[in-house]
Amino acid sequence: MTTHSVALTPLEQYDAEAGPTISLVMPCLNEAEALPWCIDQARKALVALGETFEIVVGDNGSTDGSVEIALKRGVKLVRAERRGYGCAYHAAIAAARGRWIVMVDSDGSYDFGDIPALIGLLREGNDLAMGSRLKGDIEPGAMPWLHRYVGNPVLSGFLRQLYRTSVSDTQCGFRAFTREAYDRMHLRCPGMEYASEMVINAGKAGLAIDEVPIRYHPRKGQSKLQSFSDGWRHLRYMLMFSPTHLYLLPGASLVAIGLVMLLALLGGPLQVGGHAYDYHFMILASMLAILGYQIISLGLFAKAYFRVHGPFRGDPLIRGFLAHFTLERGLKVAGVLFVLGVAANSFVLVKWVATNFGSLDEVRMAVMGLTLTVLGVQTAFSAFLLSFLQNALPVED
Ligand SMILES: Nc1nc2c(ncn2[C@@H]2O[C@H](COP(=O)(O)OP(=O)(O)OP(=O)(O)O)[C@@H](O)[C@H]2O)c(=O)[nH]1
Ligand SMILES: [Mg+2]
Repeated sequence: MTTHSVALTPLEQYDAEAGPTISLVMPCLNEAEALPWCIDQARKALVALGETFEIVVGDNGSTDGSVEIALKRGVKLVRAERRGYGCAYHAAIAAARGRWIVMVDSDGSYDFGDIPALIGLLREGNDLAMGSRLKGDIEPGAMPWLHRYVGNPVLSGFLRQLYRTSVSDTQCGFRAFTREAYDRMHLRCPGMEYASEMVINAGKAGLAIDEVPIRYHPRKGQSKLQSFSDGWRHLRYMLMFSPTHLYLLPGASLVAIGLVMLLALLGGPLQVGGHAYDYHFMILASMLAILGYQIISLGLFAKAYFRVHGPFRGDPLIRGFLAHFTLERGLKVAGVLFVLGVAANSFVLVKWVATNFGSLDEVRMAVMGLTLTVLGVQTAFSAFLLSFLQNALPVED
């Protein structure tokens, strides 16, 4: 099975101890139609580049003869246990020995003639070189309309906004990076969202990223991409790892709207545009304030968790917060909110007693009391959880 029918080029006969300069890594799932062409083209382009190299194919379960093709052509074949684009790369890159790693699909959609441009960016000192199909040349039929004008711009735009990067084509599968950069990116995603994770983590690790326009051709064989489920995997990854956008900003907006409404209605009904706004809007305001506050708490827990366990040790906001936070300070804030809430509720009770337990019309103050009491109790329990997370920080932090 391991006998090859294609002779290795001199550049592939590198010093075993030192390893090659370049590892070209391709994930493969049933790409028998395109794989021979990809391996031949990759070899040609890498020989022209003049650096020592190896070609690594990461396969997880092809049943169409791709494995035999790879072996016959003398490339390094790595079998990934778990299915998925990300899993194929994890396994293949772990086995790769090169100082520079080029990643590219094995479906014939990328142009191996663009390898020098990507390597050129690494030579200039960049850590991650991204291909950009959107700035390059997309052949008719290479990218479905839905991906070209909806999926890719939406996912790329969302990622740029949430993670402050200028990468134009975040889903592009043709990239190059240094081994050191790879180790600093701490990639874990198993599926197609691996492509987003790499751009996000490269930014978090402070790597130097640049991009070059590349060409994109219609793929050979069947696509493995499932537009909606894979699109969702990208989106959910982006949200999950950005607590500021998932929790803090929406939570703070709800709290602000809720508090402004509560205070505006505390004195009596409001007339706006000929309509009266009264108790019902106070109850709505209370709900918004409580919901928003809970969402903010969850955001702080998520950020504190990333600070403790994430490879990038949190952002400046949570670092600053945890540097000043103590359980006692949290409990003091909780106490103030709780006492204000109890005071508002006591005011209502006193009124009721004063009317000799007669009819009562203190809904405004009761809603205010409810809101403050809930926020106070929530703050106390949140403070304990934050303190617990704070205590899990490594001692040297
Ligand atoms: N090993 C492995 N490779 C995979 C898996 N899913 C996809 N691939 C490979 O990853 C590359 C990207 O998959 P594609 O189907 O080309 O996805 P795409 O490029 O986003 O979509 P297209 O525009 O249709 O090509 C191809 O080389 C696939 O063979 C998988 O589960 N395991
Ligand atoms: Mg493809």
